[in-house]
Amino acid sequence: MNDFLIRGTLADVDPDVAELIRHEHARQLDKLIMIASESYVPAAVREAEGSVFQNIYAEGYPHADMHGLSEAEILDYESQLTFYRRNGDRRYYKGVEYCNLIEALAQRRGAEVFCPPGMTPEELFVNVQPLSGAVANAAIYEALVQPGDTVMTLDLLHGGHLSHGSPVNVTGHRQRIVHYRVNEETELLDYEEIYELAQREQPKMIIAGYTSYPWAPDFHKFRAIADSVGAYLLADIAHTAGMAAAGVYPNPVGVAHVTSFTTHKTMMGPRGAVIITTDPELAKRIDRAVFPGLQGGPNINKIAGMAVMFKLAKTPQFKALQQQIAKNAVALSDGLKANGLRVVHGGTNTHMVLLDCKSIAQHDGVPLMGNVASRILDLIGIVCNRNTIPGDKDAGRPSALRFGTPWVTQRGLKEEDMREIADVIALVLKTAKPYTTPTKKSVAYTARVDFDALMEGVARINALVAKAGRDFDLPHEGYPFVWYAVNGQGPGIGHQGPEDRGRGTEVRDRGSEVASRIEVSGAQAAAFLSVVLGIDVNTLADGAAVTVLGRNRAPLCVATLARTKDGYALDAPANQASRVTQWLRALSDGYVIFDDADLSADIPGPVVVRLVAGRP
Ligand code: DSN
Repeated sequence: MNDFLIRGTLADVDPDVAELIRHEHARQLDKLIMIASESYVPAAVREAEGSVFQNIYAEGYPHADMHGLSEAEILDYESQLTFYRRNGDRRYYKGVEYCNLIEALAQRRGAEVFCPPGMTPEELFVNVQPLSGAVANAAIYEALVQPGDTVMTLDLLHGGHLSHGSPVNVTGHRQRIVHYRVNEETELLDYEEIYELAQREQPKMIIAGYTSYPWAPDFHKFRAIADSVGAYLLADIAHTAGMAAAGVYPNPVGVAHVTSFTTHKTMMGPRGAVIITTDPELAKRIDRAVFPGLQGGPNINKIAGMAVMFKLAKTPQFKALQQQIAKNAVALSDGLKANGLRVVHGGTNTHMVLLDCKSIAQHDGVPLMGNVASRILDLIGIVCNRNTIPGDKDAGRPSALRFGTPWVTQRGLKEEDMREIADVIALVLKTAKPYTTPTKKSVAYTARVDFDALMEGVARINALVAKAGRDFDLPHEGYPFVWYAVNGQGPGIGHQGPEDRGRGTEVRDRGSEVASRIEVSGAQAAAFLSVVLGIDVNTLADGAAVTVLGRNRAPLCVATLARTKDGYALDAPANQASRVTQWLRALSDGYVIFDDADLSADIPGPVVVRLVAGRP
């Protein structure tokens, strides 16, 4: 070819990046993702995002006359192209005739999805250009309030969002921010308190809608409070827009002056955001604030993805999904409570559940905290995030976990599965022994759990993963995060490291009198093994008999030590090798109890542990 176009697939052009994407995809399918703000975006949406709309610049907006066109009118190419040639649009570049259509289509579909009863889609003004929720909210601040105005938002520690006026975000820089909080006893929004605060503080804007408060607010009550002081009401339904679209969460459009939401959470669309208002004057101010106020060229490829997303949001399947998401969150909350754990704010009617880790385990007065709890759950295949809750003093030291049910519901899991997840969370985290370690400025909260409970957790979550739907068959060849699954034994759904593959049966069949080789490598290998074997390995010759120590240094298994080119090898009885491998991997990760009397005893690491082969 006599040109400079780069042809070929990603795998041809850059196999390393292609491989990384495969790893990430496998991670997403082989774990239960319970990050409340994430979802699995359908391939159709991703295809639109990856389209050639990526290639163009389109600063500005479609022609104002396109507002209010029906979908059929927008997709009438002949009429639209003649209109474009004669009238142009509100953009700075040519070459945007199809871009106008895709943006108008996304706007129209968005207006139809969020049109409240008694209104028509033509009465909604939909800006689909914000690149993220934070940018959308910054644009709304820019459009609606002046420097020095007061804005009233929920305290970040109680469930508010960074872009609602946190001092570390631009929305906290130019306005005076006052926070309402949840009621101390009920942990619920208290509308009387919010009303009184509004009377005292006279805000120009009030924000309702949250990032970690699990109950739907009453937007009508908020609007009445806003009206009582002449404030704008902004409804930020970033988390819950999909539920609002499906009618399982109140739709604030037409109640709030402005509604914003991200498109990649329960909407299951591209990463971006939307702003909707029913006020034409506010719409103009918002459009100007987004472009040219805060952004340059819009990502038209994302807008194409949003058009597909809004189409999907109108389907019965989407509605059923959102209903199930809400039911699953209630089942998860009930399951955690049934295990004696404290669900913050008393429960949920959204997609989100907050779990107070302090209620799960304490040891010598040290509570279990969110960060370490999230790391431990990640090890067993539950991905969630640490979160602040009322009572926390510091956003950097949250005492809770936040779980969301969108992704697991998309994969077909139901209420009974949520109860199983709750049981597994309780099983593993109840064995935690929290402790602190000193840091430069204060202490870090950490914890260790029981190895057997951890392994049972891995097995039970893997069973749910095996049951969950997948849209894509990936060849599972040694994705390293399936760290505890070895030789087809113990936890795991059969995904093994490349070195482990195909050898499980062989090793098992040989029985206990033959050995399997476990390699331990990495810079810390000698120091690690010296602790785990209870003897300085530098003093040992190849072929020395050693004892792998278990919890509280009880003998776990006898093995033979050898040196390898990058570390050491333990030849252990074949029928114990999987277990020993899992134990060594868990010790290297650092969250299982080795010594009950000295939880913080440092086990050097990390080390790479491979189960290489059966050896005669
Ligand atoms: N990061 C999002 C969340 O997890 O809630 C909000 O921006």
